[in-house]
This record gives sequence, C-alpha cells and structure tokens, in this order.
Amino acid sequence: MKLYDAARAPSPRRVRLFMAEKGLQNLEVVQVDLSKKEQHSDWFKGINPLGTVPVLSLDNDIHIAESSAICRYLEELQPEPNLLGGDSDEKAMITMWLARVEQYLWLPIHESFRHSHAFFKEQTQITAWAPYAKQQAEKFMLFLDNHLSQHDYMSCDRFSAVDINVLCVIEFARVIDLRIDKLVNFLAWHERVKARPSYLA
Ligand SMILES: N[C@@H](CCC(=O)N[C@@H](CS)C(=O)NCC(=O)O)C(=O)O
Repeated sequence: MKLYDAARAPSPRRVRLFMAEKGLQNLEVVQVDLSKKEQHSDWFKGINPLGTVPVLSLDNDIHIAESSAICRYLEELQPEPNLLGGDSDEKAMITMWLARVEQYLWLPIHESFRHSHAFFKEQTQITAWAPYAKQQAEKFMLFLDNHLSQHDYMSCDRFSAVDINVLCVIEFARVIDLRIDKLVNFLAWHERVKARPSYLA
C-alpha cells in the first residue's frame, strides 16, 4: 500500500490520524507538492483524475481517493480500535455526524478558502461568497459547541472518526481566520483530542 499525502493539507491529515489511531504506520508515503501543482501533473492524474490528495494505492493497482473512502477501507482492514462504529446504532450515529461535519463544516470552510485565498488565484474566485461561507461554518461551530456542553466527544460519547474530521478542519480553518477561541466547550474538546498520541501524525 502507498499513501499519496501532502504534509500541510487537512484532508490527508484525516487519513494520517486515522492510521495513527489504528497503529497502521508502516506503509510507503509519497509527498505530492501542492504548491508546485504536482496534483495536476499527468503522473498524478493517472492515479486520481480529480487531482486531489489523499489517495491510497493498493498493491492490486486500485487507487482509493476521498479520505472517507480510505478510512472506510482501513477500518475493514483493521477493525480495532473501532473508529466508524461498532454496532448498527453506533455506525448510524457516526455516519450521521460525519455527514453533518462534511456538509456544514468542511464544505463552507473549503469554499471560503477557495474563494478568498491566493492559492486559487488562477481559478475563478467569487470573493463575495467567502464571507458568507465562513458565516455558515461559524453557525455550525456554535451548534457543535452547544453539543459539546453535554458530551466529551462529537459522537457516541467516545473518540471516533468524527473527532478526527473536526480536528483537522478546525485547525485548518485558521487560514480563513476562523477560530474556536471563544467557544469554551469546543476549546475543552480540542485540548482533549490534542492530548492523544495520534495528534502529531
Ligand atoms: N473530499 C476530498 C477532498 C480532497 C481535497 O480537496 N484535497 C486537497 C488537499 S486538503 C487537495 O488535494 N487540493 C488540491 C487542489 O485543490 O488543487 C477528500 O476528503 O479526500
């Protein structure tokens, strides 16, 4: 197996943390240099035509793109410690939270970044969209802060892939100057997840 990674990008970080939690760390890692647009090179487009990282390439030449699909594969490969749900109740709840976080946090943060940051200046940017998208993310952050006033973790009252996904996107959100500084429950959760050894992966 080979992981196509980009050290500073948030989506590959999801996979690295997921692997670290499972102790899956002995695989080949290839860094794709996003600043040099290596993701759009012919060789990488042969691996993922959409030109995004992460990608997990299997020994049978299957290339899995999308961090959620990679994590699903890794969970099947090594079920413990469980991160995507044990019984059907947990699987449903974690899937629900993953979908919420993807739609109401990752998407607006990415959109705000995409339409305001110099990294995308060669593409069409609708600058007025950026603050609106940021506001949408802020709304969901308040929802999460409220949820965390009753719970230590994002889903099922235990650490799961949902915590990994929120951690990666919320730390990335600094690039659009979006922070959890004033959200006390969110901050406490952040300290809790930062204390895990996987944090440095
Ligand atoms: N939904 C995808 C998002 C992948 C993605 O957008 N990756 C970014 C890095 S975080 C990327 O490769 N960007 C390169 C570009 O947009 O040119 C996933 O979860 O894997």
